[in-house]
Amino acid sequence: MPKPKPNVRREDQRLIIGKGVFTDDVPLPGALHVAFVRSSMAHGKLLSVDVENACQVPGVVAVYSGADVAGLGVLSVNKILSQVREQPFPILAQGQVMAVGQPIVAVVAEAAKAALDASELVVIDVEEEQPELFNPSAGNAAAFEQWQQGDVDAAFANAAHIVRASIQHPRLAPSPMEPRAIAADFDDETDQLTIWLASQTPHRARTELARILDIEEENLRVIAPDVGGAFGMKASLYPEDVLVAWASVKLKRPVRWNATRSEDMLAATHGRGAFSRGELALDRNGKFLGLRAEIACPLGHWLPNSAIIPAWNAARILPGPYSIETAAISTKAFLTNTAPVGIYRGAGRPEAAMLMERLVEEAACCAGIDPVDIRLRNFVSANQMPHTGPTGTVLDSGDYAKAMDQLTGSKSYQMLIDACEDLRRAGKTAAVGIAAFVEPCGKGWESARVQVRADGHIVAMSGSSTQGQGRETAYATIVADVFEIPAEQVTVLCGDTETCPPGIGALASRSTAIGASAILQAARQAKEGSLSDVSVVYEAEGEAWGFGCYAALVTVDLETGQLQIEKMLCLDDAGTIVDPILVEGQLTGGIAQGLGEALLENIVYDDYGQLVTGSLSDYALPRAADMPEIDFLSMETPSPFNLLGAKGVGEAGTIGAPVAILNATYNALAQYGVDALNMPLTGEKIWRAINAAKNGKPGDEIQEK
Ligand code: SMO
Repeated sequence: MPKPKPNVRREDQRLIIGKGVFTDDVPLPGALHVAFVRSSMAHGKLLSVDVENACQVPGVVAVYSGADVAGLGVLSVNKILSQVREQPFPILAQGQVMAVGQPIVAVVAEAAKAALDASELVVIDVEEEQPELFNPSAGNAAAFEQWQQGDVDAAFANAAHIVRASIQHPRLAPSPMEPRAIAADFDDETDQLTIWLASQTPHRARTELARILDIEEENLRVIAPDVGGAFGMKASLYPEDVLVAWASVKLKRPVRWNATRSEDMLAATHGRGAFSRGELALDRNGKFLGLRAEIACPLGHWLPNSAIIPAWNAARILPGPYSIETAAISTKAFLTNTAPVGIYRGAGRPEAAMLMERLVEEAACCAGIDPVDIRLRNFVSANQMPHTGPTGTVLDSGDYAKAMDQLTGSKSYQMLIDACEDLRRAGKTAAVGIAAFVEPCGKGWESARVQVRADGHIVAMSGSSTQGQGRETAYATIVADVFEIPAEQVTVLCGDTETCPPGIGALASRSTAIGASAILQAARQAKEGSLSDVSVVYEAEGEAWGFGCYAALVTVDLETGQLQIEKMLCLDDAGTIVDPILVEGQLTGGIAQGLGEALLENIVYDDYGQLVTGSLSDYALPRAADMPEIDFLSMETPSPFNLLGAKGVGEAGTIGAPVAILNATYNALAQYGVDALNMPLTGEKIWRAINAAKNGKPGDEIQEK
């Protein structure tokens, strides 16, 4: 389609001046408040729960424990791997506790303070047992799959070089600005339950809740109002959500709950934490002959809907943008006595890219080939597209070599190289690192409805939802472009199961590729067919694969180990771009989170399964001042697999940035003999690695926890 005209983000003014309406802002007169009593132990027998004193606190309406909600349905899990062992999971603990932070008791009171006060009077007795923590070499995987194509042993036997890499990803807390929040209002007269939920998936939440509470879907309305970021953490329904909805029906009163930041650190989903290792066989010209890879992911103590996705993506996306026909790849995921692990911006894509790109760097080094050159020799070429990889994924389109040429041929790249030389001449330890990656966006369908009002105003309704990405702006841009009217004449509705058609939601970088294709189709039909009300369900033909190559310039202070990202240069091919302002916003945010993984963030549990990093004073998020200068380049290769031709870009920064930074850091420290580094690359870790290498000791040990 011809290029739409970009619009300023229509959401911003309202949100910036505090006029947003988040779940906690929804007025609900007379609402009861919930406080959860959580397990302080990681694993043990639940011997007794004494709620008597809590019940006496003025304002307390009800105190619930496991037995009260034992009859409810269970949360479902997306069994995307061929072998998944389901873990029955109670809404409130019964018989045993499985993680620190697991809800055991829910106190419902007239005011939040009364609920909190009463919750402190609940007495819980647990007989502590040994917790199970993440052990990638354990035998009891809860989910498993493997792929094999070609004669892998022969490929390795014939190799001129074999290189290896292993990565321990830090475990991360997605940390959206708005923690989890839910408000539920049951109307006794009509049997209608209305839920406001900070969610990426309002329609799925409705289906799930209706099943779990055993009520008709028609009697349940789920509204995702303004949502203050999500990043995968709000894609799956939580036990706390179920409890609040159930309590509203049971008590016939409005009920609400907002998580504190610490409750989210304790009991919302974490991301990453995978341990991966691989080996790559190459011939003497640097051509990749075969790949072996094993992925192991931690799961936590229960399985949210998207729990298995990272283990799937981290494996099936290998070998990334490279043509490798011979491969053996396996993935496993393990239950642990910790908070649940789920999707977090990237959801396995960064894990896949990290392993592959470390192998490629090792291969370049080992074969004595320039890192850019070795990538160019091995990329899937444009004329091989669409290309089926060894795990069955189908790359739709792209010219990866041309993109890499465009990056390295750019003025910005030359400036990066020159800046590196200047820093070195000034006595600094500086290096450039590069990375190439692919970003699949979701498959399947989304729906849209476009209504043309008599006055020419247009209302576009999407089954997708939004959490601040600027989705309304993008959808309005598309509709305005089709009708050749100003975007101001288009109203966009999403995130409400009553006013919007069904949809899957805002996750897996699918909202533009699939959600906006649905909007485009409905808008075109309304325009061309002169219809005033058009509904479509749009199904993408396959996954659209974005591509990127990133370069990072870093310096290391050898005295302190402090790593500084001086500059980044990013080339992204996200297919058809609807709005470059939104794309740049997505890339910048993704890079900030990627930089957080690379440099700062790390969720730590001790040997007893206690969360050591339970607040933002122990868990370091990147701040504006940590961000480097970034130059953006772009290429547009439309996807043949969806109407709009768009690909995902929301996760690109989290995929490309960490590995470009890690590669640059290895390059900077190679001369000091440092050959093993793990993220986050804190000053202490790098300092230790430099000193260990000096003293001839192995570097940073892989922590398999
Ligand atoms: S991690 Mo995304 O919200 O699929």
